[in-house]
Amino acid sequence: MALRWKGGLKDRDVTDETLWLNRRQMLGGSAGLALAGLAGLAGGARAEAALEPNSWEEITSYNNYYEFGTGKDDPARNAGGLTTMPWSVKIDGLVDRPGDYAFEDILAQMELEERIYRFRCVEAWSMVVPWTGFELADLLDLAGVQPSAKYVAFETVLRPEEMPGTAYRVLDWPYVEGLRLDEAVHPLTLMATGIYGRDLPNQNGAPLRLVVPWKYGFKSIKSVVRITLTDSQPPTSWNKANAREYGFYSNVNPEVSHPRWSQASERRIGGGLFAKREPTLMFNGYGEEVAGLYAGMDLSKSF
Ligand SMILES: Nc1nc2c(c(=O)[nH]1)N[C@H]1C(S)=C(S)[C@@H](COP(=O)(O)O)O[C@H]1N2
Ligand SMILES: [Mo]
Repeated sequence: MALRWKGGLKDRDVTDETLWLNRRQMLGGSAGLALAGLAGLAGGARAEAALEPNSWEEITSYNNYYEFGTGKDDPARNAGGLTTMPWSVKIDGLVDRPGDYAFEDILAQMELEERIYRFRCVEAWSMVVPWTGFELADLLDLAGVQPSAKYVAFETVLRPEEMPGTAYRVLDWPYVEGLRLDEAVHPLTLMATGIYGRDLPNQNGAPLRLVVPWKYGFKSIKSVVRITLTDSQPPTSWNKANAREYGFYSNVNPEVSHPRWSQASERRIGGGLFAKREPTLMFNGYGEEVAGLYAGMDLSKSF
């Protein structure tokens, strides 16, 4: 897969984590500045410089993907049987060009880039992930969003024969999520197809999953097969399961506790047993970019 860097840097076939990290080390000086420029959108150049990505091993062995079981190591163990080729995404609802979009046709029209994002689960653990992907806004442009659309609904594939966890009604399958349209087309909102320049492993949501870095991880729905533009707020899986604990917005907010635990701090995966918890940042550190989306909203109520 050809990996195109924004900011004039081109690189291809980065196939392994060490290579990837070495190359980044080599990119000191002016190239580093160009990278920081690319990262300008991805959380601010200064924050970007400080972000040390988690390892491939950490990112791909500690997962939440309940369709494959509720244990953190269940997805890595059980997701191997998910068929991700061929794959298509149905885009429908309030769009000019509804239809089934083949994954490879989508890829051919998207510009892949790399974004290093903080990732914060509502369970108060976090990682830093070097995603490969494209902006959701660009995908929505393919379908042509109509002026009456206000929300975007997402759906994960449901194949009970390949997804052993769906035998248990932990959630109402298929997994569904949603965003307000302005959140969906925000330049930080990504459709990820890879990690460390390699294709997404199944346990991370192959072949393509949403990444919304300023929201709790459950908003970042995996293995997307349907995207529907609507004029009303779509139902979301965790909100349906427990509306008191999980809201539609679910923006990372250290000041609003989950009813059963504080959200003020987080455990960084890979930090070791005795690592100090890190303070959780408002909007997961992306406030400068996204706070304006919520101007005038009471964030303690509209959680
Ligand atoms: N379809 C689906 N998407 C999902 C989930 C899930 O169980 N099913 N879990 C969510 C949660 S709670 C988190 S924290 C992230 C985890 O992503 P990761 O395993 O790539 O870190 O995926 C989210 N997307
Ligand atoms: Mo999560």
